[in-house]
Amino acid sequence: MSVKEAAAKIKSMETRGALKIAVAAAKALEQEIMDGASYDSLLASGDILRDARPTAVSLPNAINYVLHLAQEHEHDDPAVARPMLLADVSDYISRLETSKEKVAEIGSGLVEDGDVILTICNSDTVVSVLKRAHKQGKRFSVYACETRPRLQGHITARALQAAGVDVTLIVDSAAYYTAKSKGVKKVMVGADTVYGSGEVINKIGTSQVALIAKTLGLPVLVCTESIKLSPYSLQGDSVEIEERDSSEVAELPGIRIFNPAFDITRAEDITTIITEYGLTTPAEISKLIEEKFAWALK
Ligand code: RUB
Repeated sequence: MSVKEAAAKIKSMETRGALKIAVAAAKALEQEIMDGASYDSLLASGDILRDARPTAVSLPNAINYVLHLAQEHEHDDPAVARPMLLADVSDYISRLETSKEKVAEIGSGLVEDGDVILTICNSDTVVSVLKRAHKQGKRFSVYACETRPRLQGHITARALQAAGVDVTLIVDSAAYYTAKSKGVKKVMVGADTVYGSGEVINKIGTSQVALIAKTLGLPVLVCTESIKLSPYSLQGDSVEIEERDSSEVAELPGIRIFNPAFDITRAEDITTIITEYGLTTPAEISKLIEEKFAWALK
């Protein structure tokens, strides 16, 4: 797929979810390299892809890593350098794709028989964790917040139902009542960006669900591949919280509508962060970022 097509699909949310947009961007750049693009034109393509959506750091992380690989070969003979670069990029894309399965393997270990799990939005990573736990024979049920205004909770509910997981859809405002009355035992959410401070940016409403969990003394587990960790946050940078069109919420002429697509969950409201490297905590996450993103922090 071309860079312009990939960027358009990310912008329109046909391609969505923090891991999928990262993989789509890396694949679009891989295609450009195959087509013989110069380093300068790869930089321009990186800008187009980076601008497609602002909040998930997985997108700039993937783009910047491919550009970092390309820069290493910038002055080499293309006939020799291009196959080497393509091999590195393809290896990187496979690692991105397999990181989800590793999180699923590790995360499924935290799902117990009898669990009642609350989730929000549609995180492929969370769905993979739950599907893996179900395959292991664990008996648990899931409540999925519908996730206004785009209703990504429907995607989660359908995916879990298709996999045979016991799932119930609820409206977002039923989260506290459901957690209390249905005996929710843990909250499991995905991530778009994880800061070195341990704060987690995910779909709007995640921070409310985490506050509910805190009030009820429930653990909040964040399932995230390391591509969603922000090295730039260690340098003081923050991501922009995407604000989407008011028409997603309602068509009410003359009424002002605020439609933020993501929010920031406080580090103190998160119990565990599950990555492909294992279990960690908000307090420890900056160490993992420093270790895995040395190339970006130079
Ligand atoms: C998606 C969202 C997901 C994360 C993680 O928001 O907030 O929880 O991106 O997803 P949107 P995944 O629908 O606006 O893209 O685990 O699939 O990477």
